[in-house]
Amino acid sequence: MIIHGGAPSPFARKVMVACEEKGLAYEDKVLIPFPKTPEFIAMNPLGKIPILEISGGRYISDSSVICAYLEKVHPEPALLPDDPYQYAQALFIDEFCDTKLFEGIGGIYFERFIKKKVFNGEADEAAVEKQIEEGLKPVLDQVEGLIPEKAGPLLDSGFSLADVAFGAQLSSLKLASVEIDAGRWPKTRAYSDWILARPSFQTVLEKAEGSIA
Ligand SMILES: N[C@@H](CCC(=O)N[C@@H](CS)C(=O)NCC(=O)O)C(=O)O
Repeated sequence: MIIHGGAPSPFARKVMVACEEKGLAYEDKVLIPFPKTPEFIAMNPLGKIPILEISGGRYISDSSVICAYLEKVHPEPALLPDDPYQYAQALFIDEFCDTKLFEGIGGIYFERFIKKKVFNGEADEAAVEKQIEEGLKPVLDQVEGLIPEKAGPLLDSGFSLADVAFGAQLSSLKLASVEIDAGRWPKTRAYSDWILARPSFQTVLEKAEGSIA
């Protein structure tokens, strides 16, 4: 299996962490999603990374779809719970992370990490400050209500895709050197420290730190 994208993408990290958790070997190939060449669009009509290449030169796109595929072909250890409600919760939290959490974190991460690593540029710190105030702080206020009292899996059923998706976005803050204030968001900070200490995340974060530029 080849994961086209690269560990700097939080969505590629989500897929890589899912593979690490399931003990699956993968090749990791950098693919910058610009420009939208015909070859790239042929791989993913949405023109986004990550893209999973499987046998027979077949491609699967979208991190959530890729994780659903991985679950079907390698069911153990499960990342999607059996219980229908917990299953729905795992999918919903995955979606929340990919949209809402990404909206709050993505701009800061782009300035502080992607601009430097991928485009060899400098962060616009005024833009970062504005995004921290207007994007990150409101979303962390919301997230604090979703996190359990004790740092550990988000769902009662145990470790799941919900944790993989949360960690994939929270890891962008770490890579962007943004600390979650333990005074204002104690549960989110403890959860972030817990999830990012998992061996799967450690491996993938090392890849992100060492990648490209
Ligand atoms: N819902 C998609 C989001 C993927 C995504 O937005 N990837 C970014 C890189 S982190 C991308 O390819 N952006 C290029 C673009 O939006 O044109 C997924 O989960 O895979």
